[in-house]
Amino acid sequence: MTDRITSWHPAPSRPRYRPPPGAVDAHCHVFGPQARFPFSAKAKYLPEDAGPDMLFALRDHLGFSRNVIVQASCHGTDNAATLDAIALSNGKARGVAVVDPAISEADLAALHAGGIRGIRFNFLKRLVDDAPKDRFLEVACRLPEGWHVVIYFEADILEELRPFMAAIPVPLVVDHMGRPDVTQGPDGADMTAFRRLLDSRPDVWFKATCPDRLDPTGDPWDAFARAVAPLVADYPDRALWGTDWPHPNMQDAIPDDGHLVDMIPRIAPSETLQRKLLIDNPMRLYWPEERT
Ligand code: 0GY
Repeated sequence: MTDRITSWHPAPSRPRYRPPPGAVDAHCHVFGPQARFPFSAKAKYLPEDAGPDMLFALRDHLGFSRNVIVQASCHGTDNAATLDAIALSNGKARGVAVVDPAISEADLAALHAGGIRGIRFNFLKRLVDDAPKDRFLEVACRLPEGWHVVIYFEADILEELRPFMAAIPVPLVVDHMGRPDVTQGPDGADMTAFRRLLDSRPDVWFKATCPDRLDPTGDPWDAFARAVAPLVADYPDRALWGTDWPHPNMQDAIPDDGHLVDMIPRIAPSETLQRKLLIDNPMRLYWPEERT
């Protein structure tokens, strides 16, 4: 784990689909710059710098207005790079932190002041050394007002995590729909299990993200479109969308971000759905005070 990896497209195309003004990219990350924000000693991958300037240039290129920056595992529980990017965004970014569950109330309040509105629990063994459910629950019970939990897991542990998720006392946002096998189709076992989770409580949300990670058929990711469009149609008020830029670990199948944006009208065909996915829903979670 010594080579620095680049996982983002050097020149993403301009999408044919133009997002509505005010659209939010609700899942992206920053890496470094490492000279100021070194990576964690426990990082499972070491990326090249992909800082706020690059993120905001991509935002403008793709036609988005805002970003939700999710703390990436390579930065561990030091949220300084994420907070720096939020601070440089002129109010156009907010974030999701990864914290030591023993974090103090004062440090949680400082994260809130810095634009953080949730914490992320990552259960991917290839990304983190441990995921202590009891300690996660303890901190989930003392989050600042209005925060939520973002959870990242793969479909094979969904059932095992159900009691844990049921105990979380704040809204729950599932990264990449819990990584279903989209080639099973919209009624396959993974999507059916995920729907059961959504049906178990009204405040479970999901990110309709990452065709590049989930669809082995490759760009234009037809299996993803087919499996995910019905989910967005059936749960339109709980869906979020994001690029996942700079696509941690995707160096073998780097997606063109313009093509990712062109997935939006395929999973949300009407203007009403697009407005929910890109504006109304993320604004409810991240900028509730600005909702019109
Ligand atoms: C993602 C997915 C991944 C990585 C991370 O924090 C991270 O390092 O989230 C992954 O490798 O699946 O959401 O970016």
